[in-house]
Amino acid sequence: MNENRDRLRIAVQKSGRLSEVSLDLLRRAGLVFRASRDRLFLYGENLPVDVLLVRDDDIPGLLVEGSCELGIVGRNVLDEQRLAAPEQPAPAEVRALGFGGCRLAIAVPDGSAITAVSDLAGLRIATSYPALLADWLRQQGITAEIVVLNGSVEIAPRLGKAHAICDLVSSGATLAANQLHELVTVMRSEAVLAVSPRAQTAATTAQIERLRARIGGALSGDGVRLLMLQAPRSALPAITQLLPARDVPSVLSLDGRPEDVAMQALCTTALDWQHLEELKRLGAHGLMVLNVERMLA
Ligand code: PRT
Ligand code: ZN
Repeated sequence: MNENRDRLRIAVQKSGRLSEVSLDLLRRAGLVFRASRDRLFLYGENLPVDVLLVRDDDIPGLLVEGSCELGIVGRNVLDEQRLAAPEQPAPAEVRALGFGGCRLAIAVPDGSAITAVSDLAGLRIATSYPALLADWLRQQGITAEIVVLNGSVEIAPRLGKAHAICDLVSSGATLAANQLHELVTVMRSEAVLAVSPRAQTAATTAQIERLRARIGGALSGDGVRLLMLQAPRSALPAITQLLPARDVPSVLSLDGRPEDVAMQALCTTALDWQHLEELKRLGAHGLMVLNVERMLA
């Protein structure tokens, strides 16, 4: 960590697709923040962790220079900057965060004669991700011209600037609206937690590890439900078989009711009404499904 600082800094997108979800994740990891007057900082009130709110494109640079120890950023942005400056020490991806999912894809105009990857040879491809595209083209053994555009990449073919584009796609609606369709996926991306190559002191490493574990705990609760029920002891084998359980269920005795048990099970797949009705048919009662907010293994 920066020698003049004993607080960890985490860079998060200020306003954009990843902003709210990133802050929400940090809150679920237990951080309580107070906004600074200029709205560039969020001061951590209960832990020595502050949030720096910036443009997503600035996050890899802040990590490289060590102004921030951690960042939440799209893998597409992180990898683009790593490939664009191979001589610099690069931030490392600590873990994927399960939101901001998209793919970097090459798309061509509907009705285009380009139907295979090899057809791209010698053509012009417009993109905001020149380093990722160049790396992919090199791996494919294709030589093409890369036209760098910083926005509205999808209109480049209509303007005659390029034969194809290489851009982020999530639903595909933007491509369809511009009479384009996907030819091939160049990379899959999502928001990731990234760490500065300069964050190396023992104290920093320990703080980062603590935050990483907390974020992991908040994420591992996603989609996990706790099923609670009571049932005759004799019905347990049938009930257990029916459960989409993640671990072995806990079975508890009930005071004064030796024939019955209470059961708790963590389930990762959806527990719909049909599941509950089937469990009831097997003798279960008092069924309850609860959201799991966080878990620590
Ligand atoms: O202002 P700042 O520089 O911080 O934000 P930004 O405008 O550069 O980024 P922003 O907020 O648009 O995206 C932040 C990150 O979200 C990206 O770096 C990706 O990691 C991730 N992400 C996920 C996406 C998309 N999905 C996405 N669909 N980023 C952009 N798009 C765009 C895409 O470029 C295209 O224009 O959405 C359009 C396509 O969407 P569909 O749904 O029509 O296919
Ligand atoms: Zn950006």
